[in-house]
Amino acid sequence: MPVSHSPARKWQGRSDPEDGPDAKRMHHLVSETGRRALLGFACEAGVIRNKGRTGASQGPTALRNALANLAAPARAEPFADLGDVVVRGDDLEEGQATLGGRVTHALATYERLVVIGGGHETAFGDYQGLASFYPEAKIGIINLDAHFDLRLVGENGASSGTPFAQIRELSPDTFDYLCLGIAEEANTQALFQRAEEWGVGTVSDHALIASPQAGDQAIEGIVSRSDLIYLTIDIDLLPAYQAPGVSAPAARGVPLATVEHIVTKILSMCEAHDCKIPLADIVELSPPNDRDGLTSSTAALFTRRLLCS
Ligand SMILES: [Mn+2]
Repeated sequence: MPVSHSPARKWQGRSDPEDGPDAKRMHHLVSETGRRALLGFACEAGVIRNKGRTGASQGPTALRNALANLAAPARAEPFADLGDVVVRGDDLEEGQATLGGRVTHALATYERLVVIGGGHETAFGDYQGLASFYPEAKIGIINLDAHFDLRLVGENGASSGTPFAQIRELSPDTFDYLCLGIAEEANTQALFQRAEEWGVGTVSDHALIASPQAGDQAIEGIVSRSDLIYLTIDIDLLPAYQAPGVSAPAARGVPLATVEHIVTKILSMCEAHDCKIPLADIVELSPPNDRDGLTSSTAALFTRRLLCS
């Protein structure tokens, strides 16, 4: 079976019963019920086809381990763990189709699903699942990433570098895509030209380093014209010292505090405009390339935020 589903394993972590009922950590919140859910996409094929450093298939397990012991926030609600879609070998397309089906199914039950990759090929599976559940909705895509991931599908097929070109192809007229954190050196001029031609909103890493608020206006724009937001966070947006465990580490990168500001802004703008975020994903975590579990911990901060806010 090239693509299978591995059910959620039992979560383990630290407990401090002597501190009373409020000494909760994230692993205590995992439940069969709840309005939010987590789903893993354990896949290596997208990164291999994109000639990146491998390890992304180990992302979901490492991220859950890093998440388990983080303190739960005040008034935290339970969330469900839906296990992993596991792709063996090169069966990327079937993996994405299976992921899409799981996403569609989960959206019927949960108000927000957080998918943990996998490389950025996760996005094509996720988006298909979202669009199939909300066929009439205006979907705004916000990608926090050093890369556009807008390359065209070539001889080697789809990869972690092509998902947003594939998404556009599904419906070119309604494609609404905002990229925050784009590094000039990590995208060829062909991609910058394509992004312009396709009306992609772009805020560079330089702009965000100079001012954490540099993306605020663009965020408000896309949120105000969308029915719902699909938020995708490529952890390689962060500097290599913060996120060494990725396929393509960033020499410059956008600092963590700034990326956290951006996520806060997206969440608060969505609330102000009554625009839901039914689906988010966190991708490109590559545990074999990590140092001291730092990248897993960084990815876990965003996962906690999206599950709990
Ligand atoms: Mn990416």
